[in-house]
Amino acid sequence: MKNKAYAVLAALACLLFGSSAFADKPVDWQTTFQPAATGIMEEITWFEQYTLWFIIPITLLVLLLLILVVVKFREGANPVPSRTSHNTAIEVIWTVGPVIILLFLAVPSFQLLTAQLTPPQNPDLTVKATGNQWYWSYEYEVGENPLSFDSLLLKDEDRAGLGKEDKAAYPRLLAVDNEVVVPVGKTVRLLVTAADVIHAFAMPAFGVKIDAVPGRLNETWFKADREGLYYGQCSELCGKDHAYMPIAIRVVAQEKYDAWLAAAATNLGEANKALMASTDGAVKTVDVAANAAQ
Ligand SMILES: [Cu+2]
Repeated sequence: MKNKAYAVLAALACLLFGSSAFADKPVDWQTTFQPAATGIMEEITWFEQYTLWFIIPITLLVLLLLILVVVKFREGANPVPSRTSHNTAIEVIWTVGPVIILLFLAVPSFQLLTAQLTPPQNPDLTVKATGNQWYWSYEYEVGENPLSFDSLLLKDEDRAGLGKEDKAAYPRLLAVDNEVVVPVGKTVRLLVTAADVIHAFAMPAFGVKIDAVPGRLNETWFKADREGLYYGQCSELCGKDHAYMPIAIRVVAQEKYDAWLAAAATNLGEANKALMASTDGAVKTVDVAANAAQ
């Protein structure tokens, strides 16, 4: 009996999480955050839960007070209303109470914001992302030959040529032609700007969301804890194709990153294909394990 229940649960889990097995991306009917892939995102997830411990009791208290007032002081039960206009004790309570609650929220919130926007000293890699109408371009600060490329929405007609027929790993409207590739467990400093209008660089699993403003260089960072293929989107309405400029980051082992970087200097397309050949199997295993752990 128990085994049967587990089997049903497992089948249900497959239905719910199955589509996310190959990449970190939004899933149908999702109401929670994507699984965290960085320490910052773990803190964000914690902070969200922590905030709910304040929001839910306060909402219930206000609801309770409203119901109480509606019932107890309705005209039928209370025909002559009170004319009270001041009550010092109540006024002190409703001022000091919220101030204390806000302090409990503000302190961890500002600590988290500071951590997000303070890159650790000596990052292992610096990548610059530039928002364009309507695609992202990337520059790697590496040695004397800086690598730069554009990353555009993957078109259906290009899937076969790029070896990206698998729609679970390369979902429609999220997959791109050239992913950003970074090594796992390494600190990546991210410089974000824009070439035309304001865009925003957002990667939910990393807890990264930062405006891309023309003429301004915004700085953030991430350290991805697990290998995989991660999807995000432009998050500032930037024109008619705003919905069609996704962000894709492939996190791989250091030696695979090194090989990719060396090959990408001469032929990015071939470097990407070689990397996909060596990682796509690994990506699946890692993310299936991550989803099973939920
Ligand atoms: Cu945009």
